[in-house]
Amino acid sequence: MEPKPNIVERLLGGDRRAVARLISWAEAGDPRFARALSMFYGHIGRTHRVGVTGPPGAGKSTLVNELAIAHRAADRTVGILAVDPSSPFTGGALLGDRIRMEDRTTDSGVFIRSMASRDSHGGLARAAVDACDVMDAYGFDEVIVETVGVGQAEYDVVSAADTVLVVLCPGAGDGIQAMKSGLLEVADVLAVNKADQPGADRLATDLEEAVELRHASRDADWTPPVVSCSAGRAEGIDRVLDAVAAHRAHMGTDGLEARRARMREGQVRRLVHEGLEAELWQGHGLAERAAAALDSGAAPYDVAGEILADVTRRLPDPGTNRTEPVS
Ligand SMILES: Nc1nc2c(ncn2[C@@H]2O[C@H](COP(=O)(O)OP(=O)(O)O)[C@@H](O)[C@H]2O)c(=O)[nH]1
Ligand SMILES: [Mg+2]
Repeated sequence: MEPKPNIVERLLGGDRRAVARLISWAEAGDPRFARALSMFYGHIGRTHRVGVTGPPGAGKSTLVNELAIAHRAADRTVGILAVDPSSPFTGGALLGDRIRMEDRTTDSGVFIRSMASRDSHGGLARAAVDACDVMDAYGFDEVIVETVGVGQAEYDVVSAADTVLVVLCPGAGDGIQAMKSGLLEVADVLAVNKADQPGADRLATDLEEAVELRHASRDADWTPPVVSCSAGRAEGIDRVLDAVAAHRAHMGTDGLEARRARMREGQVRRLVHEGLEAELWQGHGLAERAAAALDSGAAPYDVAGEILADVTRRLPDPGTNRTEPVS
């Protein structure tokens, strides 16, 4: 009898259940994930990753749905990760209807997974990047990650993409809100959705001006294009796809590699931070030491300073390693 193929072989062999299982491991922080990743890491890199973010209700899920339909029409396979969806990804059913399938689950060209931030034990960005790595190794042509543009964790998720698509729509606060919330900073492409609604043209013009201003002052070599669409009416989807493709072409192989290298550095940094935090507060008596020092009237900065000095004394010597003690 053939030995049972392990999960990595199943993943690389095109078994979707392996995709689901590995993502669950990543979400749960299961140590089996790290072992599996080092086995399939060499198979990662052919997939284009698009991060989609923007305020709740802008139409991100609707647009992601349309993007997936367009990719499928062009015979490209798609993996979708919806992080903390404010609107539950009912898009799955819609997607099925639109591409006229008897049973959506039989289309192995689309994979949809939701991930809630409350389930990821603070490691949302870690779990999301891991999930993208799994979908990449499986071999989806396109991976799309939807996240609501709010906190640092969501920012980390979306900035792990090759191309960041920010979706906005006319209405409350719109453009000004986007400029304040830092969404323009992360955008490689800006989509003004709900072009069927009043105020869409104005929003697009405002955004174009804002983007021009910022990029003129920074001498950046890519100015994020502003494209209009109505995801709800399946209009302008090609324009969005073209803009994303243009960004990708602009980056070229070198640009893409540089961006991915920065992303991996950020990932390692987060893993070290997460690991350190877990390690530090377990079994070293630091919590007790802090409590005792505070109890005796020491100020928090002094307690933290002492603990930090103690910990950093044990770091590698800067002479042999670039690691600097935390001051
Ligand atoms: N008028 C209009 N409504 C849209 C359009 N796209 C999405 N919507 C609606 O906007 C609401 C929020 O959409 P959703 O995709 O869930 O937004 P998300 O929170 O950004 O993911 C839903 O009721 C959609 O039907 C559009 O192009 N025009
Ligand atoms: Mg949504």
